[in-house]
Amino acid sequence: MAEEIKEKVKKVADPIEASIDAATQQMIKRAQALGIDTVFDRAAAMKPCNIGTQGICCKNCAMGPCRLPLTKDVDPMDDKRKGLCGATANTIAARNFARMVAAGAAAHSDHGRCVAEVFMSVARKETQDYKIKDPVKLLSIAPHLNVATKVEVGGETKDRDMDEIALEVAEKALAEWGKPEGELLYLKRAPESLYEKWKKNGVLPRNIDREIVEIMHRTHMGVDQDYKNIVKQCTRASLADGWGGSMLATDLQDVMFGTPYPLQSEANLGILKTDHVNIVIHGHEPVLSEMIVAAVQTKEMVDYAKSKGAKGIQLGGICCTANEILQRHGVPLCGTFLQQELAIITGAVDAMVVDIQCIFQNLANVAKCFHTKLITTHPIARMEQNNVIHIEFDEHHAMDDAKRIVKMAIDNFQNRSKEVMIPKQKAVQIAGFGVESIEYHLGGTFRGTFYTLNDNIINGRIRGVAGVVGCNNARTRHNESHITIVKELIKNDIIVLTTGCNGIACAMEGLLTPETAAVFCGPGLKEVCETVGIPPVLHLGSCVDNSRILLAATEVVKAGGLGKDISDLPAAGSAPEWMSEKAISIGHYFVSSGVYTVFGVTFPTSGAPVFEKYLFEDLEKIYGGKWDFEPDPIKHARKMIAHIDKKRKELGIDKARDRVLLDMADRQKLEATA
Ligand code: NFS
Repeated sequence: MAEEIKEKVKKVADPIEASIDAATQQMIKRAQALGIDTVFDRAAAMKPCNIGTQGICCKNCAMGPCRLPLTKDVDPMDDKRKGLCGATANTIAARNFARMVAAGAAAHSDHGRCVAEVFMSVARKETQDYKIKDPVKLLSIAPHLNVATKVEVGGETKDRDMDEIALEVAEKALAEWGKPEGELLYLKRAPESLYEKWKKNGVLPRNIDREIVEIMHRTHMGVDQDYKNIVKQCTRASLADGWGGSMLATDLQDVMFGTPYPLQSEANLGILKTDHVNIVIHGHEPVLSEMIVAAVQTKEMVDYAKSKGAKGIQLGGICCTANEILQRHGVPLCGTFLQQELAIITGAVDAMVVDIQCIFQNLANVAKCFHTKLITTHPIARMEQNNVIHIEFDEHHAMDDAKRIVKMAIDNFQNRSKEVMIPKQKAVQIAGFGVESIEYHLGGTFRGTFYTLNDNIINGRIRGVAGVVGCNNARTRHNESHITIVKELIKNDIIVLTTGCNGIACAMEGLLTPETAAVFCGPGLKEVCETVGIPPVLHLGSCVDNSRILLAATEVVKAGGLGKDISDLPAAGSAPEWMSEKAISIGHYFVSSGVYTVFGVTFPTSGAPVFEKYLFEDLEKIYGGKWDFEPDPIKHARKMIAHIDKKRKELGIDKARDRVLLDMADRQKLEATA
């Protein structure tokens, strides 16, 4: 037995099996040659718990953990499994699922709260380092928060003072986290029939914090014991994320840092440069990274870097903070979630600056093997290892903090200890899409509208819309499902909206360029992309920016011709390689907003078939959306396509698609009989 364990621990990943990306494979090999373990090796050495992955281990009290394995003799229709208190497998799986929603919604929404607090400092003019960069966006969100943008003066209607609007928007926004009564104000941005569905089912979130707290209460030992009632609270909390915390984060970030518009950049580890000071920013909140982007462009910092022998400063990003600074400034993406250790293993990273979420604690151990300074910056996310430097970031002296960090990286440039090995792979990408830019691209400045998109969906050139989002997961081959699913969708004329690590994966694969259309798309989507000049995969930003997908879907409903609700649209959602609790919250608010949503890799309720059936089938009757699980990427994409076709049929536009596919002979025949 001891021998067997030793054998298992010694096991390392096969780089080719671990990732489809050549740069990643090269760096895994390098790490193994240097004797440094990475997440890929740890995944090979340690198997996940079979009961935990099925969601049927309850550790919510000290009489447990109670483990309820789904053995062959369990009849799902007569399931007698129970824990010490009598909790059934359905209750246990529902509680665990709900706690994932709570953690995910908390992560997004707490990020949103920090952004709202910085916005309040801006509105109160307590900081000089941040400003309102996009007053048009401020004016567009104000009415949704019941903030007037006009005033009556002496019987005349005038524009209200911008500072006053900003202050009231800041107050109203911050109140959304903890107001004592009412409901979230942004819910009314949803299509009316969806809002009415939520109201009828009693799931309108009251305030963001309360819905998360209530999940923790309901899932405490001995409280909610009806999985359907627990799911109801999952719906409230996840809507408070998607249509609350995340949407406010996106909007206020746009107001302060600028609304993204398409721009060109690059992606993958090959963006690092041997002769430059390399700073990698990793995490989620763009508050600090915005300032670092500004700091590295100052003459003072550039001159300082040159004085230390570097040709300049190269910034790169990992995870969603990368997506934020990519979307607004074109800062290149260094890699996805699973490449964070590998960036340091190049030996070229002079500083890695992290804030919150998706940060491996093992980064500190990897950094120890190189000269890389690992800098934590957020008071709620510190690391115990003694080589980690903590520089707490404060919006009141943001530029000073950012310069201190950049200077530390520059000072470290000459300390590169090991040979630098930067993979050559990098791909060009066009990113920076959002509701506003899609509207502009499809309609032009004077007639910005989603009508053109609807028209092309109705006439069948575009078969449907897919939101493909989410993480990497070391339990499956890095990026393989992401890329296979997206390619299968665009091949079938389905336009893809992407965020998070799927966006990074697509960028690395070169799918975010208009030229991609000619190579990978079906004829209809190819024609639209070539006419309008857009990629078939539109990068909408970070995971909090999934709120942009909700609003884009709402705009499509408003533009007309495709039903009255998001659930009527020929659309589907997917998270092919998810791993984070945030993904479960996102998935659930998409489902509750009417979207058929498929997850890959694993699903955390498989040990409780009755509860799982409720998520996979019954929810559709309530909200029009439902969950599904499919680990095989081609089957996964086909399920989405089948759903899109079903919706086309329900809308009566499946025939229109047939017409598009007619060849010349068929057309002539038609004309002859007409
Ligand atoms: Ni989303 Fe962003 Fe990536 Fe997953 Fe992590 S970075 S917020 S959680 S791993 S997509």
